[in-house]
Amino acid sequence: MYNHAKTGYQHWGVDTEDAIARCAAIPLSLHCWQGDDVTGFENPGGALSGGIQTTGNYPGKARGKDDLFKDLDFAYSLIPGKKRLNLHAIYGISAGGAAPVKRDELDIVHFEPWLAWARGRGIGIDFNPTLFSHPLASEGLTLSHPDRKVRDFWIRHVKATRKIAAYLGEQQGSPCLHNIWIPDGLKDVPADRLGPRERLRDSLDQIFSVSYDRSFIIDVMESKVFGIGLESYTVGSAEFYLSYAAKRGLYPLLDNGHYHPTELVSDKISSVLSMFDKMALHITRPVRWDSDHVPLFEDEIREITKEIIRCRGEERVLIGLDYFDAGINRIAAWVTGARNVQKALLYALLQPHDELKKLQDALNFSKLLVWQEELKTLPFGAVWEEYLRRQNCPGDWFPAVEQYETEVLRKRV
Ligand code: RNT
Ligand code: ZN
Repeated sequence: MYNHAKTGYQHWGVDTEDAIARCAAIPLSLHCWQGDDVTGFENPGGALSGGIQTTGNYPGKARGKDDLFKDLDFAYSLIPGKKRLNLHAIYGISAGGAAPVKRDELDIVHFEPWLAWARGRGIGIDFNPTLFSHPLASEGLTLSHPDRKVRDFWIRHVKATRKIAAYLGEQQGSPCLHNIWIPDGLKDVPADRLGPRERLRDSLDQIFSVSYDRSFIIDVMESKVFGIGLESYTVGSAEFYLSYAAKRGLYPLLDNGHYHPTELVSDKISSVLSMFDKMALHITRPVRWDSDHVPLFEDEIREITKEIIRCRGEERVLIGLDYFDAGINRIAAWVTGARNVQKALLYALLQPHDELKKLQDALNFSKLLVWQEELKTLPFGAVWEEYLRRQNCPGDWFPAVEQYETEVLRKRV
């Protein structure tokens, strides 16, 4: 079937061997937080807050570091391609099970176990400060809070996480993506929109007054349109961070759940790449709003990956996953979303982009439309199967997850 597919694609000028090799080299940063519904290790019973929410109570949530390491290993074994790990600061590990460290006192030592785990597997780590699920974030305001003491606490936290990220990047020999996302916003109509944004700008200026070697850390900031309970105003909007990043020589992160429903991230990538040498993505699936459902193999995901490939962005667009479904088997959620993004990357690599661009530039829109439609039914499945085979990844993987659920997940209480 693969050989048949290979010939079929050749007819359209596409080399399936080249696509398979390139797909295997594109790093995908897997979010650790799907494993425990964004709980972290600070307070196992703690509730998620900050305008984001998980719903569902499927059995088998990771109860701590041992469960999470085990689940990650299992999930990674079912996902093809080059993987990284995206960690949040609330997953710090205190020595000998000591009490969790305050967020503004987090240090390198609390992430050494993660570094050891990742090193043994050839995985690079990306990192995020956690500015939610905390008493000092309970009003939905952190780096833009009117109280200087609250802002100072969070500035110290992000300074600490950047130091950790730079250390991780240095140790692992590949830059650590450090992404700042804050929930800051208001539920109801603001009386002052500028004040909080000026305070956020000032907090960021203090944070970025410390510089690190850019081969160790890549600094990005993630914008948003609204949060749950923070519907009327978001301090860190798209325009705010894009301007800030451009002005300070930093980078934006675009989460495809953070825009109005008819605004598409696939259309934004080329705009950002024409001004920045790099950018980052959070791939998720919004359903009506930023709902963080498991990504599917659907049009917009394919359009995003096609843009990455067309813009020769394989090394410029840093791809991370961001979704959290507590209503289904969490391993199945992780693996389905990650495999779908891999699938979409392979699909995008199997398009004759140069030919299609030529048709566009020749204003041959009839042929362009016909080709784009005919390409959709080429035997993609056979190339995907072959890619999985070469990656030692099962095609039919769900039975292993069902077995893991019975033997491991259902025994957790
Ligand atoms: C929230 C942002 C953010 C978080 C993670 C947990 O809307 O998308 O990326 O999902 O930091
Ligand atoms: Zn996100």
